[in-house]
Amino acid sequence: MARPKIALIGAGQIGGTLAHLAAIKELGDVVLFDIAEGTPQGKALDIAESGPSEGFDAVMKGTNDYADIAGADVCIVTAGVPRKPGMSRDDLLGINLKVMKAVGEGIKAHAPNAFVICITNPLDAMVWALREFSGLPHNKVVGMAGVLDSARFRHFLSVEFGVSMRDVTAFVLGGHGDTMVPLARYSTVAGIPLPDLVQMGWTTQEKLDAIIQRTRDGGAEIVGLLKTGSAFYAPATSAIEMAEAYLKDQKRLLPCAAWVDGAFGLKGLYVGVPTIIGAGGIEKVVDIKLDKDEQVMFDKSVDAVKGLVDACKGIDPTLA
Ligand code: A3D
Repeated sequence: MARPKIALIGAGQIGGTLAHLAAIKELGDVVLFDIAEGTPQGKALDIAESGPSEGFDAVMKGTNDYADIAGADVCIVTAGVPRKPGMSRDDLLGINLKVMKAVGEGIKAHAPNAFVICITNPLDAMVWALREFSGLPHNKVVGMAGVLDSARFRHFLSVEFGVSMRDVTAFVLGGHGDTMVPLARYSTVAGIPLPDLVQMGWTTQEKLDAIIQRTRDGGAEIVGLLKTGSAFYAPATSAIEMAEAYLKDQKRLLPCAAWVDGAFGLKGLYVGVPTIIGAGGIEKVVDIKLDKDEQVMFDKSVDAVKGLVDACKGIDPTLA
């Protein structure tokens, strides 16, 4: 059987890392697309030349022509600009909305059957716009944010508790911004919920609150350190986890920015919720119960996402 085809729209920091990971994991042949001439070609060739040492045969192609993504099984979108120190994700809205229009039209014309994972910020609004511009079914267009935010939470918790990251599960829901909702009650060490661990004296509520805030600020912490761009290793790994779940029909339960229409009392909005990803794309939105405080935080996050979607409609009247 032919290898699956993975199209990466945007060959910058995340795009290049995605290509390298997809090759090493032998997820499929990779097409790297970018408007910058030479960048996707150079990265594709560089990664292909790591094949003999790494031992993969996946084909790497760099291109500036959308026709080369034809028939892609998965498209991962990072095209656009990342933030610089002092910028919020929302400051990227105007410029990245125009990019989503071009990318959405390219996918619609050349890869309408793909499972599309959007990473471009501000994430929840951009994945919504990308879906609108591409016209693909909602279950085939999803945003990557919750897997990364949860991974950051899991990393900080594993350091705090001195346990393997593999034994820490965590859920971060809501929009991918300052209002994201790390859910302590649904986060565990080997099944023991975080509030129980506080009661057991493994940590204090103050320390847990500080970790939750550090998770919310996780992206900004890295932007502040790098100064020239934003995080790319962990974002790429998170998106590859989602792509693999689709390509291998793994039925993974992962928090993603998915189209929610009915669950969580929402009527048609892209926002971070628990989902099941398998061969059908987003096969299910898992409608977990939130307590009063969690609901207040989730509602605030939903309002922030709605504000960004309205701003998109104000900028591009074809979206209204
Ligand atoms: P960067 O290294 O600048 O790569 C972006 C690439 O997009 C560049 O190579 C550009 O040439 C290319 N590009 C610009 N316009 C177009 C276009 N119209 N068509 C095709 N390619 C184009 O950025 P990056 O890879 O570090 O980040 C990419 C995006 O991901 C940014 O918007 C970040 O804010 C976002 N991001 C999201 C997360 C989430 O968790 C959601 C995390 C980290 C970064």
